Amino acid sequence: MKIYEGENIRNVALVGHGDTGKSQLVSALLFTANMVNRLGKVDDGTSVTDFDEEEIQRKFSISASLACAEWGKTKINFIDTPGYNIFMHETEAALAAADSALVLIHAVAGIEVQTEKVWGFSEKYGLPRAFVINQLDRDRASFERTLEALRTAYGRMVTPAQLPIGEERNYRGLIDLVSMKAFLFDPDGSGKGKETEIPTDLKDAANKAHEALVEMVAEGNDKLMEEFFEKGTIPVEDLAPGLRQAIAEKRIFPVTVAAGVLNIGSENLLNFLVDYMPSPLVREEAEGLDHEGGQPVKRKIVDAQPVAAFVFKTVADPFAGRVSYFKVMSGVLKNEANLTNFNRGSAERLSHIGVTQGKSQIAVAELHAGDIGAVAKLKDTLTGDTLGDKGSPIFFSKVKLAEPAISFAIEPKSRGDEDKLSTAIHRMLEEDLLLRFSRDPQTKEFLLSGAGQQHVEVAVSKLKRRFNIEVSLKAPKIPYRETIRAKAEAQGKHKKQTGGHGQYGDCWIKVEPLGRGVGFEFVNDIFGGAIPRNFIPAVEKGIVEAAARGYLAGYPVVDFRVILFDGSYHDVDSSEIAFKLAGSKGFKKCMEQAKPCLLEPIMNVEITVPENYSGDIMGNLNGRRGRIQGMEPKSGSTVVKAQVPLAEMLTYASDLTSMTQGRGTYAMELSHYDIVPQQIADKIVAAHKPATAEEEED
Ligand SMILES: Nc1nc2c(ncn2[C@@H]2O[C@H](COP(=O)(O)OP(=O)(O)OP(=O)(O)O)[C@@H](O)[C@H]2O)c(=O)[nH]1
Ligand SMILES: [Mg+2]
Repeated sequence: MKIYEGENIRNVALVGHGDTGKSQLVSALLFTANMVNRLGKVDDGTSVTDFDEEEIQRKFSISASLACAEWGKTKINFIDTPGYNIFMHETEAALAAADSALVLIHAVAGIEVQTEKVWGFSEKYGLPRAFVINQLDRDRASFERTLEALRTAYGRMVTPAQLPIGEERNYRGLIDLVSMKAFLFDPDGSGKGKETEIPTDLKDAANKAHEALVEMVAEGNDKLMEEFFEKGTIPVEDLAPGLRQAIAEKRIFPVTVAAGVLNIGSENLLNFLVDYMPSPLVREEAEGLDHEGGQPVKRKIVDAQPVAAFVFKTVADPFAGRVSYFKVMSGVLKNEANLTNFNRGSAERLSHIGVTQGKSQIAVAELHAGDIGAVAKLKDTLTGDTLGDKGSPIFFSKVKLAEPAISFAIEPKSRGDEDKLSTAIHRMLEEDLLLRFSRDPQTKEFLLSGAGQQHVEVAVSKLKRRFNIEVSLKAPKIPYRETIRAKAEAQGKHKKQTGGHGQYGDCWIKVEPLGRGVGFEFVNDIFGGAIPRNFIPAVEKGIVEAAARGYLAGYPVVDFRVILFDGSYHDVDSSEIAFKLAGSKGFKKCMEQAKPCLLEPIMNVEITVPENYSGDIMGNLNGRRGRIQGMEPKSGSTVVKAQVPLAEMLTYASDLTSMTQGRGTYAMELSHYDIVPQQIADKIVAAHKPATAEEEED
């Protein structure tokens, strides 16, 4: 593998709804670029990026994976992401390494739920985007209809850069609207295109589309606009850089065409990525913080800067150990470099850095600013950490992901596996940022939480395959939360000064409700040293720990602010532990007056059923405290959208099967948390009571 400088690198994430063909397309592009010697197929389990056993079995992507193609002078790093709703957190986190996104659209299905989701992620990261209308060879595929839908949803910036030649069974190639050349392919997967004349019946359409592209490129660019008015067109040598700039500035979302399975158009797509999509250097600067939670600072994305690398993904491999995937944000990273992990303050040696091709790594001597690499066996580096030159710290922030929506109690099948289980799970938590592992305070059971049932099932299956631990899953638990509805103020005092070394901590705190999803805020409002500065973190810690244990029913208290405004201390007897206990006591006292309540996860549910079932389905949802949001026809079926508390959805899979004789399907994901109705909350609190009575300390 050659060494590439930033301007000759493209970091492209493939995003889109499940089954739009992202993984298949990556395999086609890699084969076309001669990086692999056969056209890998998702359906045969031979694709490059769906290499994990779980992915091969299930035939969809579960985690983001990397691959790269050397194409001319450029290296394209592909990030293949999952499109299945419960694995979208992987997609969201991996986009941190991308400089542009290819948004895949299924030429039959059009815009789907997760299309909107990934569009949102791309906006959040400020990524330039291009569409690929894929699977044009399928029956009922339509370029026109799909393009119309894209325009309606995302505006007139959606502009074709290619037009398909033929459609459905007759899909054979494309017209490049920049060069106005046509390319025909044999549908045998070889990927070899032949340049030909634009077919006569497509000439008018191609000319019109070319003009539309020229106008869109000229629109935001005064120089090109002048040229356009003078000559009535823009020659290719100006159009190409104009298009590149318009894409980088997000003034155009170009549309390309493909069929990954038949490998039609792959050469053109590779050229397109090289010619028009931005290199990592286009952004010029990366934004970070000077310390965790600190002030924003910028870092030039160039080689001539101290080295800094952001870890965006971690994989727990039972053989290779921990593998960290990173993006070089600045400087040149050399093999064997000794760097500092700024987040943990520890030293790390990066031995054997490499680039990733699906499941394999290719060693490289160095990686330049903007490139993506991997390294195994870092000591204590995790996803979201920044490594770099000791003297030039910077912190790139990790994404804040949604919270898990469902928890299952798990139990190792053989008793001796309990210790092994927790070690193995902790390694899996390092790789999957949305999995959570905890112990139920009431039942003492191990809980595994994730985005949905299948997410947890995949984790359980990985435990077996990778770590040889078999566990059984019990009925799911609802991850309730607690919060407050009123302000309150109280003193928390911990004092034991009889005999020996005494203990003394005293604080006055206020609590206030915050908006849903905000989490926790701590404000230090101490003036004049009523509590010495070094004890203030202890007060906060005491409160955080008490909040995690819950007040009403053992669920974590969220969405509140604590203001520490007064207190007192003792010269000899005050200690961290005393102030921690004081904080915890103050918090509990505040909770008594702060109108605590329970929160429950509310899910966005989308149910697809044959039309004649929709009445029954909606009636049934009403009985589940569901709120119907809408109903739409979709190719012969009806899609019912609703918001329903998770607690009412636990048996939905089997209920839906019996209501529709197996013809209905549904998908759900977390929408938000909402207050549990009083009657139901009372029962949950009552069920918790017997356990707390014995647990109560101090
Ligand atoms: N006919 C046809 N089928 C395709 C094409 N591309 C992909 N497929 C099929 O569509 C299915 C999904 O392809 P994938 O590549 O796994 O789709 P994906 O977007 O990666 O899906 P997720 O990983 O779940 O997000 C597979 O059965 C592929 O064989 C295509 O161009 N034409
Ligand atoms: Mg995939």
